[in-house]
Amino acid sequence: MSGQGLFLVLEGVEGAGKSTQARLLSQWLNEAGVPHHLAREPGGTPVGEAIREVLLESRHLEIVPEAELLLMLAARSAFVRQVVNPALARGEVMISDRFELSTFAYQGIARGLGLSRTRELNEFATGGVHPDLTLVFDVSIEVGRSRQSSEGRRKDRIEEENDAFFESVRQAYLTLAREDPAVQLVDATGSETEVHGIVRRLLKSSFPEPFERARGSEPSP
Ligand code: Z5A
Repeated sequence: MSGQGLFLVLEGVEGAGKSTQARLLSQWLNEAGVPHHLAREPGGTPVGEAIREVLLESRHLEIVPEAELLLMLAARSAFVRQVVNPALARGEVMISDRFELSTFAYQGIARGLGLSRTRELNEFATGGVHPDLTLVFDVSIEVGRSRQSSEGRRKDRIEEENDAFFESVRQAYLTLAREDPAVQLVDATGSETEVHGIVRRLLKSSFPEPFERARGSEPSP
């Protein structure tokens, strides 16, 4: 990572286990003393968290797909400049729970706004900053939903969408992963520990520095 940090993104449908894996990854790096920063999208900055509230919790507002896309990108423009770029400049591992692939899958494809236009607008928002590696945690919609419902929390505005919408998101992720070598699919159907083991192996082989250094023991069950 030659002093310029490393940008990792975790993606997937709801309930795939992204946040759990982000936390386990952060714990592993903490134990190994690897400097890193963990954040989520939309969010990660004060303005991003305020936009997140509008996007996900304001069920009384009608948000048309175009507005949804532009709000996601408004949050991202702050996130890249105030969080991602500074972390990379400090030489840290930047871990983001969701980033641009969510926008391509949810707004570009599932909402039907078009992938090329979405990519173009995203390029403006990010100023051309892209992840070094994106891990897409893949589970069926049923598995994701049942994991999520076991949490017992209220669904957010986007989670209220039907299964056809989420199937379209999942298929979009699978297609995008096939097309881009910087996107890797992770079978996320195993236990939290098993999936974390896959993540460790993948990161060690893709980025010996700093992940070989974070060798540690294999995760315990
Ligand atoms: N969105 C968008 O449309 N466009 C964009 O550009 C961006 C986002 C950036 C953000 O929600 C919403 O915004 C999201 C996409 C949209 N909407 N949807 N749907 P989010 O990321 O905060 O919410 P989410 O994806 O719905 O998160 P989630 O339900 O928290 O999913 P998760 O992070 O993948 O799962 P988790 O929290 O790690 O785990 C969920 C439960 O499963 C929990 O009880 C865990 O203990 C359990 N779990 C986790 N892993 C396992 C395994 N391996 N086995 C068994 N149980 C497990």
